[in-house]
Amino acid sequence: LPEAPSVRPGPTAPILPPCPDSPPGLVGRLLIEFTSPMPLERVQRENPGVLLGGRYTPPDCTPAQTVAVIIPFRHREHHLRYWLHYMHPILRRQRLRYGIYVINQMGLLKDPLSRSLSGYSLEIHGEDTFNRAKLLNVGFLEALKEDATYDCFIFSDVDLVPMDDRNLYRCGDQPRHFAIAIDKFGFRLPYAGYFGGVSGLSKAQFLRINGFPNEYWGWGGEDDDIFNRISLTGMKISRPDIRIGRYRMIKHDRDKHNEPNPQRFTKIKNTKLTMKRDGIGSVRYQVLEVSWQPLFTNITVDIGRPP
Ligand code: UDH
Repeated sequence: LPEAPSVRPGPTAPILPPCPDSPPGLVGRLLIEFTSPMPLERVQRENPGVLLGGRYTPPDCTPAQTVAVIIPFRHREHHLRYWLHYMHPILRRQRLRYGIYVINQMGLLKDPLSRSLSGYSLEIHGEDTFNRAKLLNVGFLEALKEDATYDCFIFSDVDLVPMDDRNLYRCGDQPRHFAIAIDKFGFRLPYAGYFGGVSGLSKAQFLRINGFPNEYWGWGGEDDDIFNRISLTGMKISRPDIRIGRYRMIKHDRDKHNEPNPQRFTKIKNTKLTMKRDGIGSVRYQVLEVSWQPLFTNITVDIGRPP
């Protein structure tokens, strides 16, 4: 198997000072729009410092954390191009050492008659019900397989871009909610316990809540379950200032095979009972392909289907 690209400095690299708590090159408010076309070649050209797989390490300082950004994904290529266009420069200005992981949900049809080595036929049936939280669990494990030093995990929807680069994508002593003022919700938190869109947990915080639930198929509820897990383990959500946590969401219609999950209301009442058995300790999936693209690592996975 080819080896994952590394961003670690070699043995002869100079010792750099720690990165400052408040990065000096931030610009504050940003103009974010999704109207002009965004070819991937352009994004690549504009981000020459990003290494294969979407890895980056600041050239002039040593960051305190190594951040894995995990994106749940299916059929949103044009959103991903905007996301990469805006996020790489922001994360760079924030002086982060990071890697971008796109976790792409796809199913393969198991075919006992297939002659292929893996026992799977090439017929793809990528259209099982979407499962955002399970994909995020997969991202956590797969990122750590590539680089065991990841100690901060940012989970970001592909259609959300921060409007202010002072919204720092790093982890603190409590789980962090970043996307608190989205344009779609009138730049307000839709409800007090909202934890959707973009969130961040240190490795220790993530393990403490047994990761995310695997059993929320379709749209909705999984973010509330994560909020419950955090509260039930005695942690508190930390959030940026409302003037800084502003986001633009790329407008889109509801995706196929991600219909609202009617079971979500009952499920979120039972987090206390389910979180011990359902989480990072029980996630089952199969990696179909890992490919190191110039601006991100694409991990295609079969996570199964609802029971
Ligand atoms: N996602 C995909 N592909 C899918 C479904 C979801 O990539 O088919 C990912 C993507 O990262 C997305 C995230 O999961 O940002 C959350 O899913 P979502 O965007 O469907 O959720 P959201 O609450 O929208 O943003 C719900 C549908 C709103 C329809 C409004 C019509 N006016």
